[in-house]
Amino acid sequence: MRHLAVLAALLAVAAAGPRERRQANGDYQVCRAGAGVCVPYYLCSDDTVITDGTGIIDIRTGSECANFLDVCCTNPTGPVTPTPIPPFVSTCGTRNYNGIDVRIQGFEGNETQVAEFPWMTAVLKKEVVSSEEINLYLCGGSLIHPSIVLTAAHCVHNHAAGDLRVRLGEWDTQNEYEPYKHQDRDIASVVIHPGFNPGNLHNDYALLYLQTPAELSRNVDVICLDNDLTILNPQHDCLVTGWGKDRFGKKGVFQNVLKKIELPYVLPGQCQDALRTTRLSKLFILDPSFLCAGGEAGKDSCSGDGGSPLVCLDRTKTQYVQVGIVAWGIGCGTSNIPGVYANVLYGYNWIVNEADKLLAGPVVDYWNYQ
Ligand code: 4AZ
Repeated sequence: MRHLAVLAALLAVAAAGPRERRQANGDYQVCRAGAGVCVPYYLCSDDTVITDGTGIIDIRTGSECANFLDVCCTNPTGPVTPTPIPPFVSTCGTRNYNGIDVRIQGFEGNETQVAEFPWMTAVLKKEVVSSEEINLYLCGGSLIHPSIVLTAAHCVHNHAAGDLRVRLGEWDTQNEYEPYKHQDRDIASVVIHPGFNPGNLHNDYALLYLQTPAELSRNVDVICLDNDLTILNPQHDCLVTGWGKDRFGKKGVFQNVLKKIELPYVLPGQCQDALRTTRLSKLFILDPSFLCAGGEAGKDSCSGDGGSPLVCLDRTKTQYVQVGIVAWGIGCGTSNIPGVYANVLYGYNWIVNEADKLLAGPVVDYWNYQ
């Protein structure tokens, strides 16, 4: 009878609203060593008015179910073997296509899933306002080693290491309901590329050395770096992620949930020609420390995305490799005007040498990447 009541209720929710339908698709937490499922208390009843507190007491004490209002009920479809969660193994550039634990449906504005891009980092400035320390969002960045974040020099060159902090594993900057918590780390030192020019943003590379290493987990992991130039190929799948504005100028608003945009890589000659049609004029020369991507109307990085990573799938299409750092553009999202990125392949030797010095060991050994 109890089984039939549960089965009937499960069939009923299958025809109900989207939230409940998601649960009926098999997402119920398993309990009683696989013999039961955690269901909302109203789905588990033998149609008898409970007068002595039996069952209700279970809700408040010793219930195996994570949700306070769920109870463990015999599984109407028979016992299942609980699937153990495999131990986490760090692999650079691994995208969690379906998020972790839950896939959110109904997004329409290029929002990412929870922890879809575990290398994505927020670079923050610590500020004291009315004797309270707050974090101001400065820029994006990427975790290239548990102790090192790569970002744009133009984001951090005016700040002391002690004023900076990074946030790893963040997704929705305005809420704390993510299943895996973010990790904040203070910065021990900032290394700026010696060729960085704040006027024209040539060599826009900076490394942030964390005071304590990140704990790598399903929502915090590293991006791969590579010096194989074949990754820069207009046919490759590249994308940029960031919390920056949705459009240029006063009307643009910053994003709460991390967003992604797929972009084509644009060859340097073509990019220089396109940028020469703007106010940069016909004599503009694109420095080799830059690369370009985008140029499709409405698809671009924008203000606030500075320092964020541009990544492309490697030739085996399994891992992402960082190829760019958001640097600058002429407006955002204008057709035929690509966005400009610090060229990570061009800066590869400097990045790796400086990382080796910070770590007193070879950073390349760290990337689990062929
Ligand atoms: C910015 O202001 C910015 N469309 C970043 C990227 C782009 C434009 C502006 C590229 O940080």
